[in-house]
Amino acid sequence: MRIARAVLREIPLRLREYFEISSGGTQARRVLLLTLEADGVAGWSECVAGETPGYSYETTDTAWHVLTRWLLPELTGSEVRDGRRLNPAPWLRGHPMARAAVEMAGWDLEAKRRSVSLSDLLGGTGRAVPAGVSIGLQKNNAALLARVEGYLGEGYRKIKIKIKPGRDVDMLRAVRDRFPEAPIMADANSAYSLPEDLARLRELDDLDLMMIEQPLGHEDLLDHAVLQSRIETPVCLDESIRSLGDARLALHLKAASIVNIKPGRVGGLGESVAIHDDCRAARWPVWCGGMLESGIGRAHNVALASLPGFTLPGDISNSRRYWEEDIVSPEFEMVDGMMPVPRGPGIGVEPRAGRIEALTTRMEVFEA
Ligand code: OSB
Ligand code: MG
Repeated sequence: MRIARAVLREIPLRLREYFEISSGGTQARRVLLLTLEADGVAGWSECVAGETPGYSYETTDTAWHVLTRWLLPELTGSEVRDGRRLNPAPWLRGHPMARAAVEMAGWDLEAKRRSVSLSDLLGGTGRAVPAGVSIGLQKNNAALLARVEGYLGEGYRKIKIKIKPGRDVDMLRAVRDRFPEAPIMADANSAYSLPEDLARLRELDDLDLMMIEQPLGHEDLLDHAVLQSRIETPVCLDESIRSLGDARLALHLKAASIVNIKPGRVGGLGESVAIHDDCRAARWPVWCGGMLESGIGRAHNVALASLPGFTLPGDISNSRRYWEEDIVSPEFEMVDGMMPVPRGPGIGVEPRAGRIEALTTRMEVFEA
């Protein structure tokens, strides 16, 4: 097939609540959506780059630049045999989030061309995936406890709580005391270092956490290996894993025992499946992380999470947890703590064209 047209747009989407992590916060999301058209079919994706370079060096603006200057001009008009393997400008270093947007739209396109669901094309087996929710840093423990209680009541099977130095052990202990059986975990987004914080991190071992996510530096696999050897709580890697190579190194070093796979962070769905396969062979559970996506990115995540190695609940929450109104229909809504995997062709949810059009603040079109 020939990629006849590519459309990149930016839409502002306001989160219902300010979301803060150790490196900063966001409420006004600037979401990039990509559409690739071939043989009369449109594949959709969302670029997960954030507004600021706090989680990764990529931002909405760097991704816009890389996509419009390098990736999309080369892609448009090209003949491709398999939509799952779009890889324009292979010489271009880094920028996995920008690259993932192209790759993931290619998967949706290929699935729609074959009239199969994205989940089926990926090798998914689950019909519904366990749902979890990520809670940003809160002003005080009372606010956090109220959030945790609300989300447990809604049926979420994993409650992820953001931490940073000074808002960690005491706060998590308050949650544990109030909810002795709750499936809780912590995410530090690289806020700690060794050796200074080792004693503090060891205190977490008494709290029966499912895991601690990315406690240390985003480029520090070696210290994560040291930490995992010194604490019982499973260490999970997020920012550190940007490719299959990183995952293989982490496995080799025992730098964790769980991996959070975000397709946008690792350059796409193909790389995500490869990481899943290696972790599964090593008996490391994986789960699908979120990047505050709209329904389009969420649809890709839910399809990926239907693979058999995704045994832990992901950052996969209801559309309503993020937005007053999502940009897909139907919106995502879990049933008994499980998110149904869309069965229709491709991502299996319909982007609401009129709403997206109305929200668009900038758009660039590439035609063959
Ligand atoms: O570290 O997992 C993270 C959001 C933005 C950047 C980084 C992270 C997150 C989340 C949100 O935790 C998860 C979600 O999309 O619900
Ligand atoms: Mg994380």
